[in-house]
Amino acid sequence: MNTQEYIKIEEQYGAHNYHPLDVVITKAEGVWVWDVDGKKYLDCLAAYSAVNQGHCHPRIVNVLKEQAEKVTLTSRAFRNDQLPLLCKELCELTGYKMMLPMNSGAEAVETALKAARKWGYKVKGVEEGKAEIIACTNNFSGRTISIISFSTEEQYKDGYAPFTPGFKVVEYGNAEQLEKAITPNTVAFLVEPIQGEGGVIVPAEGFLKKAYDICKKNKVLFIADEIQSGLGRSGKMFAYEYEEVRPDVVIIGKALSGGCYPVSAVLSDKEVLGVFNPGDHGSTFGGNPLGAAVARESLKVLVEEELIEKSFELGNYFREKLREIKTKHVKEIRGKGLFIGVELYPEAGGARRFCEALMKRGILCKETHTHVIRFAPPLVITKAEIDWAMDSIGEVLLAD
Ligand code: IF1
Repeated sequence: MNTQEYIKIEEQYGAHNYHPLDVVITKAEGVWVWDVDGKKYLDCLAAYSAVNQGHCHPRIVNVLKEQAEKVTLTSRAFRNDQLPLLCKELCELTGYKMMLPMNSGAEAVETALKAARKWGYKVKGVEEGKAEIIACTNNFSGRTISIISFSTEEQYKDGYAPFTPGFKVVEYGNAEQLEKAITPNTVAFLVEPIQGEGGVIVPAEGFLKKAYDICKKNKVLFIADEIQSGLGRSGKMFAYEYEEVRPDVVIIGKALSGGCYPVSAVLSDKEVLGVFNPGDHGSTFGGNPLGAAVARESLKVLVEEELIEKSFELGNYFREKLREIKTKHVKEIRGKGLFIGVELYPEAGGARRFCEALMKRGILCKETHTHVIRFAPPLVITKAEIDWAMDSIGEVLLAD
């Protein structure tokens, strides 16, 4: 079958909850993907930063295969020989003392929200049922009803009321607003150190530190959602490291498994994760040996192939080359590491048409918030591949 035939079938039988580019991918390796018509593309989205290690990384795929022939799922009613090693290795790598494994990013965010509320009641002494959590405008932390309850994107909320109470929203980057929003019932502040879906928004230098200090002063947990910005994407292990902060809770997912299996986790210390007693929280697949084995190898690849350092250096190079393109369409080029957003002026007519033009030239990327082209290739990209892509990116941005 060819591209159109696959699309026809998906359009008929699949719910239309996405508007994907019309490319039907059948093979992927490193930064490259191939469609069913044999066309090759440079992937500049990396599945929203889930394949930082590159598509089908051989080391990760091999572990996936080997573990799949040993044991895939025990449930947490029993123990397995991969989870304890992931817990230890992840904590040693990140400097946190405990972790709680989940599957999707949203599940890990929900876990962090539950931990924050329970910590509020059991440790901070907030009156039962009164816990408040503060989030930011233009947040994106998943699609569950509680998480979209604090979304500021109307489409993500439309038709899903009634919403979960106990959330407030302050302007991203505005520490003064955060301070004013805190009450004795505030238990946590949830923030993406760099907002992905919001359009690769990097907060003003010093915001994270100011917010962190305000949280410390008011005994409010500082929770960093690093599901997209973390694990090397920003040029550091975590984007929060660009400032002098150590979040009380860090949420990770996506590249934790190199895109080979859904694995997410909440990182913290005993004071927070210690609030969970047996039976308080869980999930069928959370902490399964297949995901744990894959996550262990994904972390090893990230470190041993120095992908974090590469993201930092090549991200600077990518942005430097973008700035050399003297186009009337670009309002701002922003980001850290290989987490790059190119904001276009409204007169450019929206980023989608540029993504479609790039697709025709063999480059896959995704628009966000209408006017932003997001460039976030796997961290294994080379300088030569960036140079190859830059020729086409220049042509597209210099056209009318
Ligand atoms: C979709 C967006 C990106 C995330 C952050 C938690 C989650 C995500 C910072 C939830 C997930 C994905 C979800 C996917 C598209 C993509 C996305 F456009 F939706 F917003 F990356 F920017 N925190 N982001 O980015 O993790 O439950 O999906 O594993 O829902 O369309 P998840």
